[in-house]
Amino acid sequence: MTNQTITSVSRESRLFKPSAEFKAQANLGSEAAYKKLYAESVNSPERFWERQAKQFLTWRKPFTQVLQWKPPHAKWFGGGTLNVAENCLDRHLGTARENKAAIIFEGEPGDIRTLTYKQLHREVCKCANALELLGLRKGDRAAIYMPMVPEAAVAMLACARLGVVHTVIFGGFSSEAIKDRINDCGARVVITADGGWRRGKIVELKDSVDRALGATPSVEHVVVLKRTGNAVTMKEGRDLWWDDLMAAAPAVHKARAHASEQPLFILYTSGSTGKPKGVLHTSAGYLLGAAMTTHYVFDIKETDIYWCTADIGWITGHSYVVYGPLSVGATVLMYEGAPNQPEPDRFWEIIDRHGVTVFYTAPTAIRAFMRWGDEFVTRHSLASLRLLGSVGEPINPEAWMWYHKMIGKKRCPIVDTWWQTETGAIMVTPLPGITPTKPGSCTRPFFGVVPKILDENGKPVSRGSGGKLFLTQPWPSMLRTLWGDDARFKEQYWSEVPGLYFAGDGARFDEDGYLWVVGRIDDVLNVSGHRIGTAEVESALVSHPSVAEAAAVGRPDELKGQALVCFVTLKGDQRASDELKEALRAHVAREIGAIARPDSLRFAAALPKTRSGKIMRRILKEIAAGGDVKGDITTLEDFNVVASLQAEE
Ligand code: 7RM
Repeated sequence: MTNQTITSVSRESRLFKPSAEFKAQANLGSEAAYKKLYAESVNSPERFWERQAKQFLTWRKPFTQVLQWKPPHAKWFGGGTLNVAENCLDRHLGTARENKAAIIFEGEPGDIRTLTYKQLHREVCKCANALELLGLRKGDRAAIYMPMVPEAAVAMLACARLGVVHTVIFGGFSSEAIKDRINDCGARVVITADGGWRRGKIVELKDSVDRALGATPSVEHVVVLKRTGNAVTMKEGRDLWWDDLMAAAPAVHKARAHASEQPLFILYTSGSTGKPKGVLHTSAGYLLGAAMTTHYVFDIKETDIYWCTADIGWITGHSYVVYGPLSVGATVLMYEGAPNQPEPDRFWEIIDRHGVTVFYTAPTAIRAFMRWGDEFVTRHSLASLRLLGSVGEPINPEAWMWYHKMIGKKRCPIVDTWWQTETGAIMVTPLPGITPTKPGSCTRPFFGVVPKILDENGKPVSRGSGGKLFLTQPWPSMLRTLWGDDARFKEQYWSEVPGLYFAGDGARFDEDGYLWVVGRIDDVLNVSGHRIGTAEVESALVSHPSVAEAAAVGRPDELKGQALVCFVTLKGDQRASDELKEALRAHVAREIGAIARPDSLRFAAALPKTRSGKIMRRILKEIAAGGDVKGDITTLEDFNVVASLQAEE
């Protein structure tokens, strides 16, 4: 039985209730209201979603069918038409929001710019006209490879306005990654910039595009925004300056209505093996998911200054920098650069400078701030903050507590939001005025979400045991397919237990029905017959005062099946030593039991991560086994990290 479920070792019991003040002003502030809505959302989903779609979206033509579900293919809001860009912009014009800031931008060098809804609308209209003049039509694909500047959002919204499917490629990806993605979707246009600022240096974006374009026959034009002013080569006839196109484009653009299921974007996400998967999202359902969760989870008010630190090249940037917040008329802060430029207090400085009220970031960033030291935080007031969010990985309780005390000053609810590129919007999360939180748990399902945890044989596990995480109901913002590969879509997400969506994560429900994600199922450790989630061992390590970050992986072992190998990075003032190594092994054994005492513990200067900050345990597994690093590494943040890990062996 032990190898069927995941053994849980975490013993977190702290509970944090929302304050009366927060509750009183929350968009949804009572447990009774949550229960009632949740019950309706799962018992009468069509009635529930019909009402939400009418409340949160502006339709050109009302839909006639809420859901057509032919597993695993869903069509939401059939018969309806709308325009996503109109929902994010036009509908705020002529209201009190018209001259409100839509985007407050801060560049890494310190340049600050504000675009009101009216100004953003005008830019998007011009860009849509310009793209149309280049010949882009509904259904065509355009690649966006830009720094975190307002023009990236303008380009996305201009595509959305036209029904052109965008694929945003993270500005740190290599030419190789650009080439693969462009070729997979057949993009006709690439929108890029000369460069972007990162840690005081120029990231030469146009240069990377140029190196990709030798082998991308579908690309007809490249639009180049001038951001950094570095010299770039412009290919006659193919390459055009953003400014020239925008100057020549009319500022009025009549948005056409698109069907609910009009493809909106493709976002590539790396699988553990093989080529990246092109996750396809469509219009109405996706926007509804993004809008609704922004309203309920981030509790957005007219007066909020909302900052999600994710890059637009990541799903979090799509849903919670662009589509969600703009559709609810929020003011979005956008920052171009690194969190430690010029100093490790840049984020806190920005929060005070602009009066940020809602702040959403990732555990990897939080752990970096912890490592850099509290003094960078305490220099600033952070008094404007009222709500904090976390996304991307399980947040270890140690980091949660630091976030709660140091950033939230014990006053701000923390929403630990579990979701995926594939889910389009937040799926499991606390509601900030309602749900008591536990450090490390993403708590309860959002409306319409029914998570199930099943064992290897597809049978429900007993409460408290871990297993594979599934979602049992279709939801509006779900991925529709993988671009050009419906077979892989079915295989990847719907074949584990037919009819259920397999998230690929390991998780458990605790005695209060709270969900704990313990890591990717492929990474689950098998220690002497016990399956243990990576997050639990890592959390134990990070709870030691010397440790900044940790990754736990299994190494094939003749006796035990798998030996537990842990990679650890230390806090700034700590030195690696054999004594510390022993102390850490003992610490893990004390925290979670002798079965999880690491067989081997290795100090590292840094851990291999994806661009969005997720630890790439797959690579560490290969290093621990002493082999070469194989498989797709195009999403790896810094290859030097791997080289030095191998050298340290
Ligand atoms: C939004 C995003 C998805 C994977 C997911 C999990 C992990 C994300 C949390 C989390 C624990 C969280 N999209 N994950 N959020 N694990 N708690 N709050 O990250 O497609 O890039 O990644 O990230 O493993 O399956 S993603």
